[in-house]
Amino acid sequence: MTSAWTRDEFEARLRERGKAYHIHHPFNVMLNTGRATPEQVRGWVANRFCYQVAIPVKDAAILANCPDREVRRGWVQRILDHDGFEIGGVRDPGGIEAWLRLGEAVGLTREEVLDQRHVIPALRFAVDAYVNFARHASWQEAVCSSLTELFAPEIHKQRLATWPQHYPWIDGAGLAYFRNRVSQARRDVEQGLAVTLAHFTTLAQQQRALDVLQFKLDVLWAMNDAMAQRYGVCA
Ligand code: AHQ
Repeated sequence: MTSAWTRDEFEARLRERGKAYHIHHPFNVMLNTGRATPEQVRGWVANRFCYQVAIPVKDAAILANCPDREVRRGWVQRILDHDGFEIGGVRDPGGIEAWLRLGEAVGLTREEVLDQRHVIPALRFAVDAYVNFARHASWQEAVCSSLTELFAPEIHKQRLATWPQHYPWIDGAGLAYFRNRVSQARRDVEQGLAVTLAHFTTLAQQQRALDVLQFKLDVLWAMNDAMAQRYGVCA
């Protein structure tokens, strides 16, 4: 019986999967190296909205499946981050509102982003696969699937570092979503990683966790495949 990996080894293997993260997808490389046309940028923003609005629904599915109050206390923050809130006089319009502002900054109307008229069927199917996974898998596996965010701070920082110079036609205020996500992703990952390292303890469970992470990496990659096919990609 081969023994389980140590926590450090398990975390290292999770992080090693970053080589399949969509930061390396040709469509993202085109975007972040300044070679996207305004139409490709608008297509990306409009299609990614389908993913953005699915996140709080996915997180609500995890909450619904999770009997652990301590975990829920942390996880509920994610819904507030995206949907926004007004609690005790404190107001935050949330990440979905920030994404609509990004849409306007790249030349889309709020309506055409909100009604998802530009969303590619194959991209929607990938997003739906993620939400349905979170509904039907154990809450621990759904938590594990969020760990693509291990690699998210880098992609948000990359956009903040490159878009202003490459796309001066985009109002910088529209990039607020990415600015907010750098710290929110770091906080999300702290909780998601702690749950994952504590729950998946046998070798078979740890290998399953890697498969779950790979599934989510494939969701993100497939979304980029759909956009590359629809809008074209210059390598
Ligand atoms: O903006 C993103 C976000 O809020 C989340 C939540 C998290 C999850 O629960 O799966 N994943 C995620 C991601 C966001 N942005 C993506 C990007 O490229 O801008 C990255 C994505 C992720 O890494 O899963």
